Amino acid sequence: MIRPRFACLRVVWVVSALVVAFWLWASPRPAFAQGPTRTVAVHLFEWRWEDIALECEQFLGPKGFAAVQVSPPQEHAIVTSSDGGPYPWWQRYQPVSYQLVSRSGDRQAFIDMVQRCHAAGVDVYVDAVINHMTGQESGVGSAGSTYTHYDYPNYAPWDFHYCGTPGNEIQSYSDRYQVQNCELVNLADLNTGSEYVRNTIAAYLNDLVSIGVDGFRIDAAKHMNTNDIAAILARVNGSPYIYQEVIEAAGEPITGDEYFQNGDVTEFDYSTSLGNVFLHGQLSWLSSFGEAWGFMPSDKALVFVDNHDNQRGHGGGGDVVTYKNGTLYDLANVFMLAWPYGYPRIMSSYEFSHRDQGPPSYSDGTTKPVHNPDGSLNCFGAEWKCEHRWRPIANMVEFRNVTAPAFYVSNWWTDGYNQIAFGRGDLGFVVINRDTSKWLSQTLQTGMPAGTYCDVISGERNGSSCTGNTITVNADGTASFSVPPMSAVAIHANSKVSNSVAVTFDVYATTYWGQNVYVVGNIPALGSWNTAQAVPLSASAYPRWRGTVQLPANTWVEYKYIKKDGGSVVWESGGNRTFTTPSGGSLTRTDTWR
Ligand code: ARE
Ligand code: CA
Repeated sequence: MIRPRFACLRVVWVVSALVVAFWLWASPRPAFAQGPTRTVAVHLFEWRWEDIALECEQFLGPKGFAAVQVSPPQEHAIVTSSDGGPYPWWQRYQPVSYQLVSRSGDRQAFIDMVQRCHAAGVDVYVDAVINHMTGQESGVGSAGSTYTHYDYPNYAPWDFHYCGTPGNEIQSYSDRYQVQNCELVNLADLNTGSEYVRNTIAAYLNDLVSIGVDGFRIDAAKHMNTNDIAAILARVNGSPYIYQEVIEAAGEPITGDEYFQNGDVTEFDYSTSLGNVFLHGQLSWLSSFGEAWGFMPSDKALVFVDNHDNQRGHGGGGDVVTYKNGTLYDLANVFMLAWPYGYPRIMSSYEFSHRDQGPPSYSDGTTKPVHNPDGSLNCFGAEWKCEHRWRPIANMVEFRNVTAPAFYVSNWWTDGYNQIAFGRGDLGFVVINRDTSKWLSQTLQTGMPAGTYCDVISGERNGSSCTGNTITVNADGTASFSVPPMSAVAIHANSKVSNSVAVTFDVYATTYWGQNVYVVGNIPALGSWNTAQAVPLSASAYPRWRGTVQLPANTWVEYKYIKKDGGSVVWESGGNRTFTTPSGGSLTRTDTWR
């Protein structure tokens, strides 16, 4: 099976074939371009080509995204009215010809986008609408071609299926013949069994491959016989990554596994099951999420929290989490990106109130930019939502890339309800608190090497500093977490801010019965001068009091000893004691109470 970004390997194929074979076996879908492993795709739904090119350069490339799925690029019907207003988003799922002139831009803009995304290390996947042409009876397409239902620049009436049901419409999804030979919502159904149709579709895909397109989402794959798709793909040059839209449903005869011969398949049960757990269930149920839930094999599954159909109630829509759920959407995506199953695709949407409503547009119907001319972003507000830029979602892309070699769950923990935590070997650890009122305060085994890590949910690592919270992993791999309701914490091998140093505080101090000695200092590990958070020392070698604490490396430390007897606090005299931690290893401070 071809993997995402596999194409980039061709240059190094001979020398690294064995290494690659091992990696493909060990960890589904890492990519092996030069540079970091890339394992996550994003669907920039309805974005203009120019905006996608900019996004590849400014965000997707630097953030380690593997690929972008773009909206159908071919000439499409123009629908001037729908229940959601003029120019509904779905007009692009009604091809008129295979000229690359669409609402997102023309051929030149498309080519420019592919080249600029490649230069940024990002692959481009095209949503290939090849089962059908328009449902509209007649009109002029986005490139100016006139058409009528069953008569298009590339096709004549004899190139279509007429299945014989009323209106040639699919009447029953439990009838395999109808699903593949009748019309899906009146869309003129191509006779994909014919040589001419196969060659014409293959020519379209080959045009895209020649431009550099790296993969195809096969739209409405369930509505084509798997062997028809195979016959078309056999005519396609190169080895594009293939994933097929097959919505498996109870009582339907056509199943996803029929399509594995051609490539991967969308796993819709993943989306609806995850939605059900996050909306109505308990995260503790997720410990075996994957094949054990009846999903297809991980290395065949393209997965998502929501897609462009089910987020708005089209195409098997229902109980899914979307941007409209706010923070819950962050948490569901954090889970998807941390959990070792399938090839994840992040959804990036625009605000809508009606399911048919098209993208943010000017009154003449042209699509508004995401990247404003002044360089600012039209994101997060009432128009484009840009979920892939929401920090928890964006930063978990690197988490998935970094943890790809450990494609398994370790150190699973749950409170039994809505708090979970798990590791990915010694490469990453994530804690998710979906409880709406209860804090998660726990010391957990992370499996990570000792050190100070930046929590990539609350901030970014910048060299050896972190704009968010830091987590200290002790020498035994444990760390303590304090996670507010409806939030998460994630650390990984690349978010390490500094190594830690085991510092032993050893002080000579006499006390009376009931009085104990503590150390307190300027950094969080020493309580940040809060005497209630001071570190207790042991009296087992009285009158010497001792304790060992993990402190960040190369750090300026100020501290003092205090005595507490339950009520009062006695500070030692004099100024603060000071030292700088070394770059690693351990250190003992031998002191005498003043
Ligand atoms: C629009 C209008 C129709 C009109 C038609 C033709 O809504 O009323 O008759 O145009 O003029 C999208 C939209 C459709 C839209 C279509 C064409 O969702 O509303 O029709 O574009 O403009 C089934 C298919 C699955 C398909 C979903 C939507 O199996 O392949 O329906 N998904 C893909 C895309 C869609 C796209 C198309 C296919 C067509 O992702 O965005 O449609 O290119 C059960 C079954 C599923 C079935 C589902 C819904 O769950 O198991 O197989 O999905 O019901 O019927
Ligand atoms: Ca068909």
